[in-house]
Amino acid sequence: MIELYTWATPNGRKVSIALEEMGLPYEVHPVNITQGEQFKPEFTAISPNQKIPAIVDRQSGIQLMESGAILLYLAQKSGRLLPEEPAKYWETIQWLMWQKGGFGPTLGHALHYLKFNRGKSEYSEERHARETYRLYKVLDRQLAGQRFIVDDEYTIADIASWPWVARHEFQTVDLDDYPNVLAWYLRIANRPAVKAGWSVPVPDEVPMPRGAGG
Ligand SMILES: N[C@@H](CCC(=O)N[C@@H](CS)C(=O)NCC(=O)O)C(=O)O
Repeated sequence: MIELYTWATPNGRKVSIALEEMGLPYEVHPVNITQGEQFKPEFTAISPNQKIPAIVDRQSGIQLMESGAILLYLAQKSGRLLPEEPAKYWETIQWLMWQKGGFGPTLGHALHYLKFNRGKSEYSEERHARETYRLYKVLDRQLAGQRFIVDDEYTIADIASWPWVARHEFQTVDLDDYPNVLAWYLRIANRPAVKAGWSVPVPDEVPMPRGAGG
């Protein structure tokens, strides 16, 4: 049994979606980050950086913070969503790192400046919008002519990026400008495990892009 410490955010939902896809049993412990619960000593003991998500695997005794490390751990444990063939394995790691080091943080900043704190810093709005649109173009190019980020194989690289793209409207992104991303987004949005994982820790509808029947 995996204990999952999470909240209704893109980083948290990466892990619940992965657990659903992999069919691993888990128990949810909501950590309300809007109420400061991430700073409680008992959570800090599990997640030294005081951020969700974090897991404790009761079977192995391993506890982890950082969504990328957690996705890799779960893929190894389940034998799913991380290709074994070396070229595809490393391509998956590459795009996972791209998400963790660039796409995720930039989109997170875009949410803060373009959605929640409009008008506070013109410089930050302009900088993060520009980099956000550039990164969506990178993803759009990668997805040209293939179903998923690593060829036609659904991997943890897709699961890492998808919940951030789900917040495209908050990032002032119109998915019609990125047709390959839009097709990929919808392909994944319709998976039952994704719908279930998105509803952790609270029931929620997967966002549908404008004009996509949502
Ligand atoms: N690099 C971390 C980022 C985790 C993160 O930023 N979590 C946010 C929610 S998405 C959080 O816990 N925020 C609470 C806070 O900043 O105090 C990961 O990928 O797991």
